[in-house]
Amino acid sequence: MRLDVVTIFPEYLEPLNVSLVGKARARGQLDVHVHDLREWTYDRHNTVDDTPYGGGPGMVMKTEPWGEALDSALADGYEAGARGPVMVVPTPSGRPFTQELAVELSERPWLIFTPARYEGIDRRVMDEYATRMPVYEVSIGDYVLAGGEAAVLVVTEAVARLLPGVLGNAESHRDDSFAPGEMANLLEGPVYTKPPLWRGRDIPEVLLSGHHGKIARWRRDEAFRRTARNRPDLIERCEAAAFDKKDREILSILGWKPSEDGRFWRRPQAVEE
Ligand code: 6GU
Repeated sequence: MRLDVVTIFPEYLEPLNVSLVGKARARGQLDVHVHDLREWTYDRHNTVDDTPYGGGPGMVMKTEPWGEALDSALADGYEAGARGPVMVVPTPSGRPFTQELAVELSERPWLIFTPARYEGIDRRVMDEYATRMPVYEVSIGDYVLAGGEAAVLVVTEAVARLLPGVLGNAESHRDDSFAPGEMANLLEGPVYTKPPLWRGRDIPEVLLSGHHGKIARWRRDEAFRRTARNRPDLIERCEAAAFDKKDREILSILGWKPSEDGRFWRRPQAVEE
């Protein structure tokens, strides 16, 4: 997969040299190109922003540097044999970045990221490139960052670990919290390793039992507990058909009831402890 990032802070992308993404680059599984947007400015101050038409606070990133930088990155990529680009525009007004979108992006051969500072990029830039390639405007959550660079790191890490051969074992993705699929989407429960006793704290006995059926059931129960506490919306979203008899038992213990529409619900004020 080829990645291009156009930014006014190339050094912000240094973490792409580290850890899983860094190793994927070293192995040739990821071909990363970071470009400095200011190389595509021609005035003394390397201006990339200007005041918004219509007034209002803040500054808007100008069309011309983005147009030239993106044309150049695209030309470089095509020349190097890359095909099928998609543009990924990090913005708090984008669609939510989910595991499903990470899977979708991991299936594309070429991602071009355009992290912005200030109040965002002149709309005409996205409209222009949308005539040539799919453009995904994505938000990584309901909070506002000072710029899109941190979001590029987030999206890149989520996508890179899905690429064939980047994680040791292809099975590793199947149990990811939020993995798309038929299964109820539960958060993963707690995990433990040696030593068996630490500061007076031991390991749940079932995990030492060697009884795989009981261990799987315990893990699923713990996943329900954690999901009910931290993300009740994930349980509300599930078709009741996703739950087996034991699931229904644990849900009932946690205060959930089946309703007409085939989903489960819980009195909003019920807090499990
Ligand atoms: Cl992608 N960018 C910025 N600036 N803020 C965000 C975001 C992105 N996602 C959530 N907040």
